[in-house]
Amino acid sequence: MNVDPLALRRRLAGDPHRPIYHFTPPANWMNDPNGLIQWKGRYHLFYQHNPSEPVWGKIAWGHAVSDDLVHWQDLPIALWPDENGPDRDGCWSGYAVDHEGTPALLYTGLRAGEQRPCLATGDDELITWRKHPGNPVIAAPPDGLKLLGFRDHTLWREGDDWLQGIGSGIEGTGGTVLLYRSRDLREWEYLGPLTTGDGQTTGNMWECPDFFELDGRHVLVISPVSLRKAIYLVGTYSNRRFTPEAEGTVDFGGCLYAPLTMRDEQGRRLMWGWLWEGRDEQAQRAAGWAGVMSLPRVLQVEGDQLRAAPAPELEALRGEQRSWQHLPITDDAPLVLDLHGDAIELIARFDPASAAQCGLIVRCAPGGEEQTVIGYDNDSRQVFVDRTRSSLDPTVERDLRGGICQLGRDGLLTLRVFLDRSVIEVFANHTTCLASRIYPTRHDSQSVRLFARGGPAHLVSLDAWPMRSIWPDS
Ligand code: DQQ
Repeated sequence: MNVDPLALRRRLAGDPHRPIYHFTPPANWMNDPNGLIQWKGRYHLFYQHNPSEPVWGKIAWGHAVSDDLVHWQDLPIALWPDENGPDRDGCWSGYAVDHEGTPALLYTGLRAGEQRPCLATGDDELITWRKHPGNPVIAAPPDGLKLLGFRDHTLWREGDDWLQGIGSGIEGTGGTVLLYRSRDLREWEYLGPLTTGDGQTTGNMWECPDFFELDGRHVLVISPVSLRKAIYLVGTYSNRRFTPEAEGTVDFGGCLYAPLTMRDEQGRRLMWGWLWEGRDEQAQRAAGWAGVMSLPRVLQVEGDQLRAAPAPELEALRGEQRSWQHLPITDDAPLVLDLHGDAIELIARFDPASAAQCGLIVRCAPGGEEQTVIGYDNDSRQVFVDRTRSSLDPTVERDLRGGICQLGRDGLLTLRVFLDRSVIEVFANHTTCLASRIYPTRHDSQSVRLFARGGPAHLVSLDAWPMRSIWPDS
């Protein structure tokens, strides 16, 4: 592709729904993050990309690099489907590792419906990738199992061995991760399932498994197709079997899927997820692009739960801070602040007091014709994003999604909210994440308000920052 990606980005920059500080493809389609790796200090993000159309199709691996985890530079497409290869119909999701000083990708090649693991090795800048001539590196799924898929890879080192988990599902049983061992990433020996679900709460086919150790526990992140969301399992790993002991939802907003993690040089476990569109194919085609990457999230395990916080590096994008303190919020009379924007960060601390619900209204039109509510519901103890009135466009998704959130020991609720045009990411009390997509139609749907319902609440503090673009001169 000879098109200058920055020129493509500039062409789309005027689109009011196109995020300015979340990673997007230069144009056309993007889905899962792939092959996350820090190489020679630089963060590399690969992603599922259809460079020809703003809809899913024949998938290649897009590639971008960042020095600071915030600003990105587009690099040439890393993997293209090969006319005569096992990846003829697509280079699907995969993982990156450092194999004795050589960057290596394991990804799923698709040919005539068959999904097979393929290996590619890169140069020292990760620009040019050479596919292993012996691809696929595993000729067929293990015998004797009725599998619902054989795709997506997680890789880790144990002594001299590489261990690989492949996402799958056993018909009539549940989702599973099939475990393999290798010395050289080329020859693989099947060891059995790493773990298998019961087909109930964890669905029947697991995409994009990611297995890692964190804070003394083992974590398996999976994207069960039928659930249309990512979940995590925290548990114990021994004798090459993983025993889940707890289960949770990675993000409650209903828009984040296929997340992938990496361990960076600081030892942090970072996660990105694909934020899919909430609009139809016609709207995607009209826009010329589709798909957003979540902000990088730093993971921690606390007890049995996986916690995620926005990477601190994102603070570099903040403009001038504005603050409010101690504002009473009357029942059913939203407090209109002198605060507007569609690319802002907010940190709001509320005392829900005796209110049934309280929180923020964002992207609000002057008469409230369009508005998105981010709030806390005392009864259900859930933080929610209500996008039932986010847009006057009847074709976009509208719903209310929530997730359990513990208030702080002080009884307060902290909502950290990233608004970025059609993207909302909420981090509530360091316990609950919600990523959502909204498409307001009015240029004046920009105001921020505070609300309480079923009793008064109290705003302890609010800090707000306009956010800068992550792209040069766009
Ligand atoms: N996306 C890829 C697959 C994966 C799915 C294809 C998850 O490898 O299972 O684009 O979104």
